[in-house]
Amino acid sequence: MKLGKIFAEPYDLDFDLDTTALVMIDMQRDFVEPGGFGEMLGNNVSLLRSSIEPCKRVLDVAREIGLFVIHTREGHRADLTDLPLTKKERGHLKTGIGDAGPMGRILIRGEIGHDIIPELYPIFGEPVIDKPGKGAFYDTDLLGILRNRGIKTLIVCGVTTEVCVNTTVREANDRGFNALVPEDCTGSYFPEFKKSALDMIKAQGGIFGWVSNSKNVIDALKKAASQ
Ligand code: TIU
Repeated sequence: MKLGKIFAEPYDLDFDLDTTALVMIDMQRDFVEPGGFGEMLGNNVSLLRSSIEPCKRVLDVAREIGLFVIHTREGHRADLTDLPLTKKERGHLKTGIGDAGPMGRILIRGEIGHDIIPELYPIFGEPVIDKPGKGAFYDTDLLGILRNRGIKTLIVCGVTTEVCVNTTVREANDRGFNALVPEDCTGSYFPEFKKSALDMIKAQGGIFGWVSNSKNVIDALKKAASQ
């Protein structure tokens, strides 16, 4: 056991390094990079890109101390058989999921735009969860992987705060995990949604989880590892 405490809101989170995992949500080119699907839809990707450096700092420390790291990617099979028609039709987009986009077919596994940005690219031993939905637990083997490792606490980073991060934190809460989001390690195309999403997580005594920042997380991880 390597116990620690992360300064957080609504109160400090106690954790054990041996039962804690870092989950990097959907840091994919199509959401984060200039010239990707997100920008093509008119979004300002710099609002997401500001989370890359803090994510990298947390990821580096996690790797240094041997914390279990998991990555997720939102996307679909090339034949689109796992893409709900509702998701395909939503938004009446001229160019949507499965269509040829600026970085290959949009949100299709194996395409360049679907993959994780080089700055945060997974290394050997870090499972990558390919998910068809917003939440990382829906229709994936994430729950089994976490249970097999005895994981209880999740540090959840990535994009976007109110969509895939928030959905995953809510799913994690209902499955009995403690989840903490470092606020500078997440981003939204809508700053007001980011704030509300984080407020919702920590409201009512941490109804879904905890909110902190990369510095607090890094300090706590290093301190716990040095014991
Ligand atoms: N990963 C994730 O959040 N997927 C999205 O579609 N997010 C949007 O904000 N659109």
